[in-house]
Amino acid sequence: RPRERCDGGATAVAHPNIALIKYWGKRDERLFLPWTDSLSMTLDIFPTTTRVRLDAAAGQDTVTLDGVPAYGQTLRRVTAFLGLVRERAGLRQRAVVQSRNTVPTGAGLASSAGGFAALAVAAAAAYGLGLDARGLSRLARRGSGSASRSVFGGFALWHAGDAAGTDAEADLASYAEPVPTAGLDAALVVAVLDAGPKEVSSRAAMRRTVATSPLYRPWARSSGEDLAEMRAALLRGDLPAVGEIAERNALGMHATMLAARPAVRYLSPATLTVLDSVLQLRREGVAAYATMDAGPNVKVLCARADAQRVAGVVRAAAPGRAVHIAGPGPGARLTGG
Ligand code: 2P0
Repeated sequence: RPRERCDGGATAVAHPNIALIKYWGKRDERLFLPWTDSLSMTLDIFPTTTRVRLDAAAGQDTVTLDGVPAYGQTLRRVTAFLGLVRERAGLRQRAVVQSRNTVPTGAGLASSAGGFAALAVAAAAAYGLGLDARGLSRLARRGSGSASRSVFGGFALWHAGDAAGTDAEADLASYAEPVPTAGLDAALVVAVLDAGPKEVSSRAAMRRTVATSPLYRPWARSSGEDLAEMRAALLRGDLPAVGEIAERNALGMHATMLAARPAVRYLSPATLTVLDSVLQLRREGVAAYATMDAGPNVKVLCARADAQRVAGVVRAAAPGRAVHIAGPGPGARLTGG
């Protein structure tokens, strides 16, 4: 691969992903190594577009999100990530980063997944890292764990990597890759119940869960079994099985948080109302299954042919809230200079 730097800068687009088998808990916070494998669907809505340009004259990185200068924690995370890219490239130039995000940030709608996937692809090109897709996935992981999966379109599996190996071995072994599916015509109905930022970041919440929840280890064990069953269900194109496994895996993850000390509770009354509507859909014979992340929002997995009906029922259960229909989307890609 050419290691040319894109002197004029590089622009990349990436989409968020929603995990059907969740990532919850790191065994190494510096390297972003998870305790468990996870599996997701990349969406075709809420793209993030990020441009990275090197600025030889600048003394520090500048980052703007939707035209507003980033500061505090967000700026530190992006700057730390760029530092990693510079270290690998053997370059010192600072960068100008401009990002446009169409998903509410920090509300459990996976904004960091699309965000860091786009940043990884753009920064790797701008600094001339010459990475393949697996290398980009490993790099994106260092910005946000779930971003490793958004490098790929469709369904992607993020390998935890061997916990017994050295740091360097584990770092090499922890990447996402596409997983095969057979004729699965899936949609995700996304109910945005609360678009505001969450009170506890997912990073802090997973740290607390791993450290204090007596349910964490049992969930991590059962999640491995869920993953094996999920892969088989995807290969069969068995949507009801995929949905059932995803729903129980997500509820189990939330159970680990509820049992943490003190408890982390992302689910709200509005969440439970939507969950009831999903149960009602199933009673009516519609294959619809819910999953929730680090926030109250509900994503309902269903067949594409049922998506409008499911969205209608979810809208009725969540009046006044935005409800989107997503399909499987593309992986992160360069779109220009
Ligand atoms: C996931 N979540 O698998 C899980 C399920 C939320 C619930 O990945 O600390 O933003 O940056 O690695 O990836 C959200 O956590 O956390 C997440 P960091 P991230 O999608």
